Amino acid sequence: MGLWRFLKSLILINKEVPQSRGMLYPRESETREVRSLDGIWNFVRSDQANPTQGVREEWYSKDLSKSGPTIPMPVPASYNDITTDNLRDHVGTVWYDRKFFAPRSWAVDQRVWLRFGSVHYEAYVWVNGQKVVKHEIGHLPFEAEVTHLLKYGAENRVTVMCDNALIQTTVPQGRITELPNDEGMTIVQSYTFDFFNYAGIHRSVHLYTTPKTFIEEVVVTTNLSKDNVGGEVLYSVKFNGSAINEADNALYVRAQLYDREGKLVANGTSDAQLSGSLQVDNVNPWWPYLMHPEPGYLYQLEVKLHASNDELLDVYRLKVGLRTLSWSNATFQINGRPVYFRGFGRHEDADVRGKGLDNALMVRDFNLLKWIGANAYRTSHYPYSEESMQFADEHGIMIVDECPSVDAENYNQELLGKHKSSLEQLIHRDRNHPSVVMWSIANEPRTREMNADSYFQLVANLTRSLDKTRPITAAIATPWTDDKAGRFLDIISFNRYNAWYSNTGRLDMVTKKVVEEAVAWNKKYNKPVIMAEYGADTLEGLHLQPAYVWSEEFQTEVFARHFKAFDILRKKGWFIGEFVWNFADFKTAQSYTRVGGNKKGVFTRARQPKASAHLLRKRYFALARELDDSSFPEDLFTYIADMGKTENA
Ligand code: BDP
Repeated sequence: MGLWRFLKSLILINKEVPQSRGMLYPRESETREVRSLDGIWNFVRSDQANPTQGVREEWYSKDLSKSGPTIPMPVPASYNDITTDNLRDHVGTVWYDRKFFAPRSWAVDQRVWLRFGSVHYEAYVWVNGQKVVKHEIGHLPFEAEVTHLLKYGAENRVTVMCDNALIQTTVPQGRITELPNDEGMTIVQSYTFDFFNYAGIHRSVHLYTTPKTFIEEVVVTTNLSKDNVGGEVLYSVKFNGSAINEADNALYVRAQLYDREGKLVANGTSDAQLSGSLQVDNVNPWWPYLMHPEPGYLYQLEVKLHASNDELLDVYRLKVGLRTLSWSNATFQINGRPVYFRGFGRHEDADVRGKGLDNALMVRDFNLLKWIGANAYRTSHYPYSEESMQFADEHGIMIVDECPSVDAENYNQELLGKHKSSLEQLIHRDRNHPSVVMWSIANEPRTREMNADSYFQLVANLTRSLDKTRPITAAIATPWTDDKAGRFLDIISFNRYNAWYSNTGRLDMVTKKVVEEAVAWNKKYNKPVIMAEYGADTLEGLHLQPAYVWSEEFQTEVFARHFKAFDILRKKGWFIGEFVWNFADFKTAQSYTRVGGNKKGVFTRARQPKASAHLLRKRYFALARELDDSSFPEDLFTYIADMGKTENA
């Protein structure tokens, strides 16, 4: 490398990122129709050695089955674990297509949009052979207008090419190498992150209609009075389309707010910029689970876009939770009350469907979260489904919302652009969720590396410029002595595996180390601290007494030693949360340290409790009682003996 190129590689420049538009979650209303394209699609895997063949041969111009044999593939689902052959480890492009009808009624006075909840990693979409959209970065929605490409009252075809290859400039990063095998040479994908690189059409595909002039975006923020009795909903709407009566600014919005019972509690008309505020008396604030008898209280905001002649153009409804967040160098507060986070790092992961959206699994997981008394989780290590974000709103589960950057290293300009874009897209998608209380801008970035400081300064600045109402964190594993990113965060999260990756098996080397490290982070940055990951791999059913690594006894003991540290730390005032790694066992790349995947789950991959779950449940409910005066579930303690508590009759 020449000197100039070397010097240039040291400097990261702050460039604008593309701005997301639209992408409201598809909802029916009197002005909108929604159709699901989920189901069984046709699927072809490309020849790994010839990944661009399909594009060169224009497979999208006709049915995929005309270009070669197809297999059935469920949508939404990861494709990896569906077949019995080596599709699991395929690297590069795969193709999907399906047919659908566009009703004749859609031809008149409507616009039609095609929306993908998430395709991992890169997606190219064609409708009836015409390219409509390309999107890079998994776990985030994208959409395109297809009004002029559809045949109405007739059959249409949608084709998707999906590429799972991860390289040094993708988010997350990976490496592709060519290695000799028994047949000659083969392409191998590797990555440092610890979850399987599932790929495919992971979330629902929708067609939806809007009027010609429609509500494109709604942004909501809320305020509460000091005593939490008065509330305010500030809204701002963007429309798309030509205003009916010449002057664009003649449009206006009528906003109505309904409570849980459907009673109208506030209404108003916007200003010319389509913004306004609604005042709510005797408000029911949005509270986290176990912090209030009625957690997750949501109002419904009805947004009606009108032309200046009062003609109703479009209606969109969304749920709104009224709450405030505030933070300092020692606390994090919701509605003026300090919060102590107790929860998990998680994964979207399940047998067979991989990272595909699965409502049964989602509802089961929320039942388990509530059973165990958790009040929060981090969407490690990428944005989770929009459906799960709505569920978290409803159930009062607080979300630390993480972008897809994991194990970032070799900081470069292109990576920075995509990392920032992933946060822009995430905030655009999730900004209205009351459950989202913090943005996590990375997991375990290599923050001692050259350029880590300027890189994370730029990432944090962008995040703050997009949302000032929530604090920023990142889960850091670099030793505090070497870290260069923490000063750009509001809250320090650290991941550490005492008695597992360090001092394996030494239960006597946990408590003090956790306390010392948390204190050191706090001293260095003078900010609140969360332990965002700790845990131990545990094979369900393996029992060894005294505790020995991989056994259920060991996981339970590791937790207990951490609890002791957390209780010492809580007294210091700035320690604000504990997250176990992980909620459930999950699949990883093959490795001799992983038995069928990562087994640090408190629940198995089939979502059944390990012994540690019962211990954790007692801790989480004990914390809820101590901090928020909530009561114990009746079955929390198993009856053992009288213990002298009952009065003699
Ligand atoms: C942490 C990572 C997490 C891993 C975990 C582990 O943040 O993704 O799964 O270690 O090794 O470093 O279990």
